[in-house]
Amino acid sequence: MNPRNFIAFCCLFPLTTQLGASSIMVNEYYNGSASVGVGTKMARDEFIEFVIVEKTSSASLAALTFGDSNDATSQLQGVFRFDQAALDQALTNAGIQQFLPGTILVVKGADLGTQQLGYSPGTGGWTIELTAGQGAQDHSERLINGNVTIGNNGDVVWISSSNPPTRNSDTSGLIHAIGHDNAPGLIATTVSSAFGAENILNSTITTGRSVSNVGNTTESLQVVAGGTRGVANGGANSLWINGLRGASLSAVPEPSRAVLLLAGVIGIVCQRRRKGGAHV
Ligand SMILES: [Ca+2]
Ligand SMILES: [Ca+2]
Repeated sequence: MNPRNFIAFCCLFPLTTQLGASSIMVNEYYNGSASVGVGTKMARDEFIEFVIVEKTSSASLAALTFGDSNDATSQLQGVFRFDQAALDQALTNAGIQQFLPGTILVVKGADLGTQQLGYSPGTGGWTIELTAGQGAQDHSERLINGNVTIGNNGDVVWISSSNPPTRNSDTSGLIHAIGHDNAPGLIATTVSSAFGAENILNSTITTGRSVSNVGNTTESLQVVAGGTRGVANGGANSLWINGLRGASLSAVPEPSRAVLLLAGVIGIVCQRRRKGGAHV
């Protein structure tokens, strides 16, 4: 490999491997207008929605960082992490060991209601809502110490395997990101080249709107008034997420089906014995 190819390889390889490795994707983010909640580092009326695409443990999720950029999309701004205890509580409530594909994780500001950990995929409860300052928290190392606030002019909402990013331009660990900007800065242009131009909407947005993916693993970003917090975004996004859920549930019941079948056989045997006993 000549030096030029080697440099190209080093630049491209981490990004292409991370594309395939993304176990969680940013599905939507909402641009509110409220101030940052005291002690929460997030705007009180905003939310970020993620969708889990591979079976994932609470420890794996807690090892990630996520956040936003500044309005110029030139620097990372706020860096958050998931609180593992909150995630474990949701798993305990569901009675399962890992989060299933098709699960929606919401991180929301302090004004958007209480935390929702009643996870229950088997009965249609696929959404977990984590409140900023509780189940989703500002990263303690504080190398990048901004608030998570969505901007009208531009923003990039990202999730990263790097814990935390080493500087406000460090995109090396990003596993997924979406954003908007009509004059993309460094972070937006990096996301665009790493994950696809469709991951950055070439537009400004107004308050009270969300940027949501109405596609699947290939983004199709739309601006939606009010947003759809905690539920799939419609169109191909809903088809895709419902497909993930269906596959999750059909994968889970195999042992249960065997148990049910066994229980049925035992029931028939017992019934025959009882019937047999009556004739004696
Ligand atoms: Ca921002
Ligand atoms: Ca949604």
